[in-house]
Amino acid sequence: MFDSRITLTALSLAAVVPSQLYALNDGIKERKNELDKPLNIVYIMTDDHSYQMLSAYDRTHISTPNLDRMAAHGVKFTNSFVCNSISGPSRAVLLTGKHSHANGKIDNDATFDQSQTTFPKVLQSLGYQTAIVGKWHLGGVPTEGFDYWTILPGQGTYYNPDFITPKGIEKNDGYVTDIITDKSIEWLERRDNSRPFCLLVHHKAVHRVWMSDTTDLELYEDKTFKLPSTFRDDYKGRKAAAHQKMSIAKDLDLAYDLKIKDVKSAFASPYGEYDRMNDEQKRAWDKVYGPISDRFKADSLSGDELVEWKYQRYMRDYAKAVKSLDDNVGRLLDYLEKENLLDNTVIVYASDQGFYMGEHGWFDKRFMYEESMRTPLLMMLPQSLSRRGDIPQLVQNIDYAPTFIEMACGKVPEEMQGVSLLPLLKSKKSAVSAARDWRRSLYYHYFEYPAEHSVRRHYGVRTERYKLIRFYGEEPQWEMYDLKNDPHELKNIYNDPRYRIIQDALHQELNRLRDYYNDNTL
Ligand code: SGN
Ligand code: CA
Repeated sequence: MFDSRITLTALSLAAVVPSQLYALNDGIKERKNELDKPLNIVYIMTDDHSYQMLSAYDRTHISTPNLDRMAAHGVKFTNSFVCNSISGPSRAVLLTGKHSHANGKIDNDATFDQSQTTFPKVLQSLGYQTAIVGKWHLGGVPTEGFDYWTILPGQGTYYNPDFITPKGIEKNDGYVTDIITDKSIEWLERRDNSRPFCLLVHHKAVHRVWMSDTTDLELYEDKTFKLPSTFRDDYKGRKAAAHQKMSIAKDLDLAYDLKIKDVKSAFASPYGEYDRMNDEQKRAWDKVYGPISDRFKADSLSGDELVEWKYQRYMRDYAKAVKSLDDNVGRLLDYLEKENLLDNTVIVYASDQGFYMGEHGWFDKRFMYEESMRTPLLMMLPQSLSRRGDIPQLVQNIDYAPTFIEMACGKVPEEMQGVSLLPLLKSKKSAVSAARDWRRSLYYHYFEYPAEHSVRRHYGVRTERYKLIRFYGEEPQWEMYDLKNDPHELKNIYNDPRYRIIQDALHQELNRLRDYYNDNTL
C-alpha cells in the first residue's frame, strides 16, 4: 500500500544523509505479477549454515561445488539477512512472511499459531501440492498447509533419526542428511504430475554438535583452518558482546562438542548421539575420534594452544557435516534434472540464520552483527526467470513467502510484511526498475533472553552502510557501526560527534521501521 507519510520521511532523511540511509518504499507490493505460469518450488533450508562455509560466498575455508552450481545457474543474493537470528522464529518468518513480533513466534519457546496465513496454505489454495521433510521446530506437528509432512522431533538427531509422521513415529537407519534427501525424492516420485508442487527440504545439519556422515569422518583432518582476524576480540565498548556465552575458548565442551572421550563434561549426557549409533557406525566413529582423543590427552595443551586446538576441531567437524549437505544438494539437483524439472522449477537454498566460524571468538548466532544476521540465499532459476549473477539489494527472510506466492501466480496477502523478490529475478530490465524503489534499510529484533548463550535482547536497523542496535534489559546500551570503515564491527561509534547527523537519521529510521512494521513489544 502506498503510504505518503513514509515517502515524506524518506525525503527528509535523504536531504540530510547519504543516499544509502534514506528510507524504504514497499509500494512495489502493489505491482502486477506478470508471471504467466506457476513455477514449482523446491526450498532447501539448512540449519546454522554460514555463508563463510559456502564457497559461492567465501572461498577462505572450504569448497561446496554443488551449492556453487546452484549459484552458477541462477542468482546469489549478496545482501541476504534474517530478522531474528534463531531457528524456530526464522521458520515462522519463512511461513508467514511477517516479523517475529507480528507472527508471535519470538523465540524457540514461544507457541507458533498455525491458524495464521502462511504461504503453503496460499499455495494449496492455488492448486499446489505442498510438502515438508525434516526439521520443523515450531512445536507440535504441521496441522495446516501441508499435504505431506514427515518431520524431526525438536532438533532431531544426526544418526538413525526418528521422524514424526501422521501415522506416528518412524525409525530410520542412517545419516540424517541422506535420509531427508531420500524422503524428499520419494515424495517427488509419487506426487501428482498434473499439478505444480512446493517442497520444503529442511535439514538438521549443520547444527551443533556438528556430526558428519561416517563416509566423511576423515575429511579435513589434515587441514589447518585460518583464524578469523577478530578471533581474539576484547569486546571493548560492547557490553552484550562481552556478556555472551558462546565462546570457543570457554563454552565449547571437550566431550559434548569436541568429541573427546572420557573427560569431564558440563553436560549430563555428553555423548548422547553416540549411544544411538549401531556397531558399524560406532566403529567408524571410534576409528577417527579415538586417536584424536588419545593425542589430545598426550599433548596436555593449555592457553592459546588449547583455544586454537578447539577452533580447529570445531571447524573440521562443521566442514565435514557441510560435505554431506553439499553432496545431497547435488543429488537432489541431479534428480530434478533427470526428471526434466529444471525448466519449470525454482530451487532455493538458504539457512535459518548465519553462524560464527570463530569471528569474535564465537560459535552460535543470535546477534545482529554481520555473521549471524546474514544468511546464504541462492536461487537456481529456470529460463523464464532470466536474471543471473549477484543480486546486491537488501533482502530478508520476510520476503520468501511473498516471493513464493508470486512464483505461484498468486496475490500476496496484505498482512505479509515482506516483499516479493520476483522482480529482481525476471530480467536485468525488470531488476533495474525494481531496484530503483527497493528498500534501503532492514529491521531486526532478537528476543531469546535469558537463555542458552546469554545473548541479550536487542533490536535495530541496518542500512547499506550503517547499523544502529539497541540492547535492552540488563545493562542497556546503544551500539552503532560504520560497516564501510569497520566491517568487523569492532568499534562502537555511538555518540561519536563525527557521526552525529548519521546517528540522528538512524534513530529516525529505526523509529519509522518500528512504526511501519508495528512492533509495539517494548
Ligand atoms: C540448542 C543448542 C544451542 C543452540 C540452540 C538453538 N544446544 O539448544 O547451542 O543455540 O539449540 O539453535 S545443544 O546443546 O542442544 O546443541 S537453533 O538453531 O535451533 O535455534
Ligand atoms: Ca539454526
